[in-house]
Amino acid sequence: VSTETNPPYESSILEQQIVVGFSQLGSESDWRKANTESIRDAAKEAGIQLMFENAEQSQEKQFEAIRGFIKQRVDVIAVSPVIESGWEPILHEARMAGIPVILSDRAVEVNDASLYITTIGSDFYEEGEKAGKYLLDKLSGEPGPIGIVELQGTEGSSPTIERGKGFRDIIKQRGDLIIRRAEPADFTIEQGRETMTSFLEEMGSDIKVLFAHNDDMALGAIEAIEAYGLVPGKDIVIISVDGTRKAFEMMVAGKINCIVECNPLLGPILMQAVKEVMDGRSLPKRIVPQESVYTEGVAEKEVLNRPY
Ligand code: GZL
Repeated sequence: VSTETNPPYESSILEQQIVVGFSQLGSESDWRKANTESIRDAAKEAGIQLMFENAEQSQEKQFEAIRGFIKQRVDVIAVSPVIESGWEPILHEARMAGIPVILSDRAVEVNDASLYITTIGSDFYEEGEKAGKYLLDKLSGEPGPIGIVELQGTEGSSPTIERGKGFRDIIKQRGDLIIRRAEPADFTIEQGRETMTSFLEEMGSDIKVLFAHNDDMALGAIEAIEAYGLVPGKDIVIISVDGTRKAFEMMVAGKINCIVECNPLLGPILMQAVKEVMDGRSLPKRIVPQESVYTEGVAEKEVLNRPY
């Protein structure tokens, strides 16, 4: 009998690595790039294998990506839905395959909320309210009527729908704040610049306020305002959403007056949720990240803290 002792019993069932299929909606903005980086980094940190598909703002490509994840039998599907509508069929396909779905960032409009485990993302309605409350405060001494233009995000997306609603519900407290033009500009710098140019050509210095649903469109609008010969942040009060470093640099320069933060760093929360789902634990239906509102007075201090 060998005097050698047997090596310690090797667990033959090695810890199976969790595989997550993530359908990211696009790469349209600095916010989105920070969001993607956060999710990639958090997956690595958590030892989770991430299958990543960028849909470049196409819902159809999101459906294709999810069908691919189902075929490959991933453990969990995560998706940032580009628009709210049209998700029932594909979510039913994931349910038939027995694969749980977690929504990241944006929300979906479905009759059966059990089709997804949870939505991890900001309260966009509250972000709109914060923008409206800032404007009421900023204009408290100004006589009306005051003309507002609005650069909306992707049409039909939950941030666009909810930010617009929250903003309108607050400013209607003053009957003389009038939204004279509101157009979708898809959260991009280019479309923000083009759409703001068309607003200026139509209304010129009658525009006193710009509410931009994200920083990238605000950056594009600032270029258009300066090209037109007006002073952003002075002739036109500018309120934006997200909180990217570039927007803070503009606020330091006095070209943006208020930034409502929308936190893209959802990676760690998402991976924690994946692990809890895999452990069979139940999750709240809604997980909302921390976020603030910043105005010109704190821009200098905060700009150095911006991680994206
Ligand atoms: C909000 C996110 C939005 C950002 C934009 O959570 O979906 O999409 O506000 C991004 O910058 O393009």
